[in-house]
Amino acid sequence: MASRTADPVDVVIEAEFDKLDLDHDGQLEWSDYETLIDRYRQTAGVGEDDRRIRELRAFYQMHWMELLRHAQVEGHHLSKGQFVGATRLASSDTSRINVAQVGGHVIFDLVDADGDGEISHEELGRYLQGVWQIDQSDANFSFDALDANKDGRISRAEFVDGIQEVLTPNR
Ligand SMILES: [Ca+2]
Ligand SMILES: [Ca+2]
Ligand SMILES: [Ca+2]
Repeated sequence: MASRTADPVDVVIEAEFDKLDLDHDGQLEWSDYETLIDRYRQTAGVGEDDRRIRELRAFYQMHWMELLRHAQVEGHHLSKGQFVGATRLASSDTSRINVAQVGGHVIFDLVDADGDGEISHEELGRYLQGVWQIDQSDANFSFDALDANKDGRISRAEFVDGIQEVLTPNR
C-alpha cells in the first residue's frame, strides 16, 4: 500500500460523520442526533415515550458526551476532524462501559420490529432505508456481512458484533 493512502479507519469515520451531520452544516451537534432518533421513531412507527426510543436517546446522549469529552471541546459542536479524533479515542477507551456494545443491543431492539429475536431481510431493509436512507448494498451494513453464520437471519449476537466492528474499527 502506498504510504499516501488515506487511513482506512479515518475514511470509515469520516463517512460516518457525513451520515450523522443531518442538517449538512459541516458540524455535528446534538440536534443532528435528535433528527436521527426521530427517524428511528418514525421507522418503528412508535411514540416519543416508547421504551426503546428512550433507551436509544439515552445511548446517544451518553455516546455524544463521550465524544465531547474525548475531543476536549468546551462547546457543543464537533468538526469532522474533531469527530474523527474523538471517535478513535472513544473506541479504544476501556475505562467506561463499552458504548458500541450497548448501542448494538439498543438498535437491535428497534430493528427487530416483530420482536422475534432475529432480523430478517425486510427488517434490515426498512431500517437502512428509513433511518439512513441507504439500501442494503451499503458495504458496512449489508445483510450478508452481518449474517455471520449465513442462515439467512441476523441474530442479536451477530448484529451486536457487526455493529461493534463498524463503530470500533481497529479492534
Ligand atoms: Ca450538523
Ligand atoms: Ca424480526
Ligand atoms: Ca445468522
